[in-house]
Amino acid sequence: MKFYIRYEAMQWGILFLGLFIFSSTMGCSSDQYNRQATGHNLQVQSPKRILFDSDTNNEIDDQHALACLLFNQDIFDIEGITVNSTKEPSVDLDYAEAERILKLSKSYSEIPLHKGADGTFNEIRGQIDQPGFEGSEAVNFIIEQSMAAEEELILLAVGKLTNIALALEKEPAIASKARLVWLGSNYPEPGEHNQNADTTAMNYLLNSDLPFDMVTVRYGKPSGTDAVKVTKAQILQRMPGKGPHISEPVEGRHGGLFNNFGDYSVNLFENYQMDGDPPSRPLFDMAAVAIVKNPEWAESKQIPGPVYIEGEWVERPENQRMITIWENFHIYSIMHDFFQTMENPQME
Ligand SMILES: [Ca+2]
Repeated sequence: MKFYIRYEAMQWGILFLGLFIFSSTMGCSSDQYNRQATGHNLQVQSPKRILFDSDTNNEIDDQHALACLLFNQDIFDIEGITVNSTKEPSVDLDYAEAERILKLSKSYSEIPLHKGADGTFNEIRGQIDQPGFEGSEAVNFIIEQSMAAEEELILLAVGKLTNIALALEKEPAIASKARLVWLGSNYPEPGEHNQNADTTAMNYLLNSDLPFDMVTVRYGKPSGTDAVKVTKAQILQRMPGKGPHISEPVEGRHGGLFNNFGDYSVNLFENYQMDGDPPSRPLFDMAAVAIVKNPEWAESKQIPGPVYIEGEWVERPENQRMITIWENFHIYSIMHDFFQTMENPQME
């Protein structure tokens, strides 16, 4: 059964990739395309205030999500970037990778970047009244930006939830000023990297009144962002030279010097082991950016907030607290918009 689902998901992935390559070759003027790729008419809306919280050095999707945000500044009013760490050895590496992407995207001097937590919510929460507690730079920035304006701040979190939970613990008033959109969880099945990196933060936020949108991952399933895959060949063909070019090159995490994000994207894919035939991998975090840009690119439903106990989801049908679940992502529209964004970045 498991194999069948994986096989079916793979078949769908190949079908979507095939459609995408076909449309890239043939042009995109059909009615079908016009119905699917609806992002072009979003520019008339006022920009969405957004703060991006990321374990940037984890794999290779945070970097593409961040570049996608920075290249959509007609849609997003980016208040800043905060980082956390979901793997050893340190949040310093996540900070360094976020700094690279900001520099490569010609945004380093404009967008604030703040370092957050290495540890978990339960490890740090007892320290938040002390000056300079772990992650305080990011946590205090999240609070300041949440409280700074009347318009809602979208906390777009694509790593563990520690920084956000600490911010809410320190300043409960942000619950009425911000909305959490989190890329994580295999819900309703157990496991997933961001979730497992700090379940104490996730449960704290599920039990809070901060609006909570869960953008599902669902490893191996066609209904989660795991299905929003890109092939290595697509990246190698389409990304070289993309994005603004900077005068002072940046050294990549695998070495080498780069003066634009597109070339660095190629380098990240060349240095990453990936499965499949053809080799491909999901751009989970980028899909979360995409559905904030255009909520029509996935399906959403409201459910009573569940809780995660001892490695299992526990449903709470009587819970008055509702959360939003995002699933069934429009892979074609999201990937088409990603490459369009890379071709034509909007920097202001
Ligand atoms: Ca991430």
